[in-house]
Amino acid sequence: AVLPSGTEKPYYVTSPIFYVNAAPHVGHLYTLVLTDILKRWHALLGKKSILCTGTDEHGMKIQRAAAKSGQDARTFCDESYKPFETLAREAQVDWDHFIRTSEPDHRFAVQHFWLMLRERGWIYASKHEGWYSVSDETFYPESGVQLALDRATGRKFMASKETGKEVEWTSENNYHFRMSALKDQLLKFYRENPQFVVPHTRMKNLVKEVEAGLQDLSISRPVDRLSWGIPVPDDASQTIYVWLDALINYLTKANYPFQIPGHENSAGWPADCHVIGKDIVRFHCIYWPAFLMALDLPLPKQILTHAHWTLGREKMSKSTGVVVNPFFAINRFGVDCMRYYLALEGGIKDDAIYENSFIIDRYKKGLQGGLGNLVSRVTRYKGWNVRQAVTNSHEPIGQLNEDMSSLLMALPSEASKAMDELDPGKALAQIMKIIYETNAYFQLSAPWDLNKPEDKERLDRIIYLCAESIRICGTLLQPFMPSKMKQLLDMLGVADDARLYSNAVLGSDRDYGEPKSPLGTGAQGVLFPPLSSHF
Ligand code: ME8
Repeated sequence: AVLPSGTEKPYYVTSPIFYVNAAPHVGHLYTLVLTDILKRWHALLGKKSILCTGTDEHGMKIQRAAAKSGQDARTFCDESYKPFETLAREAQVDWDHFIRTSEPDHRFAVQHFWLMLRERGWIYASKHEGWYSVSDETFYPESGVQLALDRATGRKFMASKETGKEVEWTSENNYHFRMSALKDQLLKFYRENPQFVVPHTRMKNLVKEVEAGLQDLSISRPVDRLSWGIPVPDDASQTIYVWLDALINYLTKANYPFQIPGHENSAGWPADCHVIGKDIVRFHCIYWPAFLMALDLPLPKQILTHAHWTLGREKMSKSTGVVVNPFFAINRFGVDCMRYYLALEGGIKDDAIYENSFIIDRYKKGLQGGLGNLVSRVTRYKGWNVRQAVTNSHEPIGQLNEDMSSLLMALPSEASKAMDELDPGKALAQIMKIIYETNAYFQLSAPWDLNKPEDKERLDRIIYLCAESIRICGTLLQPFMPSKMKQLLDMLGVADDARLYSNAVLGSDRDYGEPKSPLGTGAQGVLFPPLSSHF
């Protein structure tokens, strides 16, 4: 669509909206951190960027959790959404929208979407029989379930083969969406957009799944089964299926239904990236594009699907209670350390094992011993003046210097390439590698020995390159560790308006300015203190 002047389409990234049936865990923190890094990265590139996160509050699962707690569903949700919002705040997620699906603007968007589907003939009523998993909020075909045994109690039950979650036989009248009619259009879309789902292995599995067959989808439940949800327009006996309701959240906050023609894009649609876990690929990569295609709405550009955090070998999950409390983790290690650890070690393709000793190890190696140590060595030593060295240094001297310069010049575009591939962990590792290289360069160059007047030029050059490495890496690390990198750039005296990606160029800043916080004095000058002092 042609944008009216002054309404540039912002970069729009979303996290999943979380079920409020139980408290958040480290898996939710991870997905939030990845989403936030993407938003902040695009802001670093100088773009207007929007992030949407929130809570998924309808459906059988929430209805049952509320009943179990003896509360009505609304009261239950009004309380239980809060920890998710608090987590996003404590994790320093820079969200623009926090959606709760129980809010009126969302209900309006979902009912409008339904009416459009109905008007275009995509919905029909019929009898539905099948196995429903409340935990997964989905029907499974006969071929997708098997008999399972609860070892603790000896109870036998039917369960999904895919997730192991209990299923219940249901036979009811409800509304269906003609998804099967979209099979060819979906396959064509996947073929033409091989980057739609990242990583590529999940895209391949998806294509196989759709090729194997696509059923029509049940998109409502009888109100006597499911009352906590959005009513089907003009039929009070049915409630809209929670996944149709939930997926539309991404549109609600982009101002759907787009009532001012030409302004669709100004609030962000189509989303540039949905960040999700691999557990909800089918809903986002098949159902969601199918719903959008049915209404000729633009599809999201990309979907980043990440793997899971495990404890031992088991997936961290609300329903099993195998979890790490993210608030404790942030309290213990600090928010920047947790963001660093999760981004660096979290799996996109493969699951990752969560362990406190790994966090401590990465902190010591990367942050304390790597970045923190480099900053101290360069800025706290009295034998030179960083600001003057940066201003005075002119020409590269010697091979070692040239090598260091080339590394620094190549870094921003390498990191940017990794971010374009939707691989924040890779970008982070590339930046950290330069920090390790700079430490080695500093060590090899031994600037503390260069105290004769004839060494001055050489000394300035070394300090200049080290300081530039800190400035460039610090600038590129802002999306990963916003608080610590603000502190670092303040310490270095980098102006507030010189902290963008375009400033991360070697030699572009020859006057750092007066440091805003003291360099090299007392505890304030220490960026990453020993962890024990956190407790
Ligand atoms: O599925 N490791 O909500 P949910 C990494 N409401 N990430 C994990 C994880 C783990 N062990 N466990 C959960 C829902 N996650 C729906 C979504 S969106 C329109 C509706 C993350 O509360 C991961 O992103 O079960 C996963 O997809 C999401 O939390 C599931 O959260």
